Amino acid sequence: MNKSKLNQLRGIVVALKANFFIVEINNKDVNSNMLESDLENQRLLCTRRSKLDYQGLFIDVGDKVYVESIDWQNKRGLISNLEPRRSLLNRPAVANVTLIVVCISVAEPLFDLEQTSRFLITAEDKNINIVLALTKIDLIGKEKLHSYIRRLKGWGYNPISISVKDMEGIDILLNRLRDTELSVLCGPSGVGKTSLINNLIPNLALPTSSVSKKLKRGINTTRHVELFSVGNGSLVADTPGFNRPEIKIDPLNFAFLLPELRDQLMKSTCKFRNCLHRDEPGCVINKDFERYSFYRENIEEIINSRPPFQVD
Ligand SMILES: Nc1nc2c(ncn2[C@@H]2O[C@H](COP(=O)(O)OP(=O)(O)OP(=O)(O)O)[C@@H](O)[C@H]2O)c(=O)[nH]1
Ligand SMILES: [Mg+2]
Ligand SMILES: [Zn+2]
Repeated sequence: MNKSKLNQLRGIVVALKANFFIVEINNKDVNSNMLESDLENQRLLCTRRSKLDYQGLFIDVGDKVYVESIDWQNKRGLISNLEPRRSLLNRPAVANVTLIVVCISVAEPLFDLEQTSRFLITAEDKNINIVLALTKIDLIGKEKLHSYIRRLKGWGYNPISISVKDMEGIDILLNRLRDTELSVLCGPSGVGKTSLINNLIPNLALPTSSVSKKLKRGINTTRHVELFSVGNGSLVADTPGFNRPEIKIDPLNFAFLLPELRDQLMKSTCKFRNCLHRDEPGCVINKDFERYSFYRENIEEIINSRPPFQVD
């Protein structure tokens, strides 16, 4: 290894702040002769080498980077390079995610089939493991909760039921997060993503706010993506909530992003390879399932927004 490589440490971008990158340096990469006090906070405020600009490489939260010219006293550094990404979510923008936790509240804001499905479809499209977290379960009775769980099982998901208020389901989620290198919590504003992270990490007190009484939804409290350590070397991203993820998908792929439809397609084949499971001749799909009308409306919308698409 040459000298310049030796002076580089590896880390991960945990937040973007104006024109700076906050980078957490890998524990095992920190030089053994460093002072104990330096090890306490390995988060550095970094800029990046201008050569990276010329290469057109943009850097996002979750990117694994090399840092040099480290000034431990002032906690500053310079990003000299980045490792190739394994994945990239666009919204929220996070690189190298290995688990997407879709957070949906059963109340305040109210559960909504279209919105929940849009979050799930965006996640399915990335081919990354998904956990569905049903939050604020203290706000509804057991019977209503079971009816939500039954519905979601029908969609092909086995949700984790969570209440920060009653401390339910927290350990199950925490174990899953600790088994994962980089998880991201995403979902509508006000479902309790930040409250959950505050609860998982002792001494963390990120700002949260009540759901608007008038609009009955969150007020976009979290404004930036940030990664936090949940132990075992695992990181979790808190992200800003948003209400309606866009579905930008190849029409032929869409059916494969709904597990209950995907399962049918694994077992049987329609007459035409480009069947969109509407009223095409020889379509073998049983359309008697809860989200069929969601599928139907959205597939029509996708086709209409892409005029050159040929059905036959
Ligand atoms: N009853 C109840 N309220 C909760 C629970 N979790 C969070 N809340 C409340 O829900 C509100 C919104 O919580 P946040 O954590 O700010 O929600 P968020 O998903 O981070 O919202 P954004 O940052 O806007 O995306 C706060 O008033 C929380 O106290 C829960 O388990 N039960
Ligand atoms: Mg938040
Ligand atoms: Zn079909």
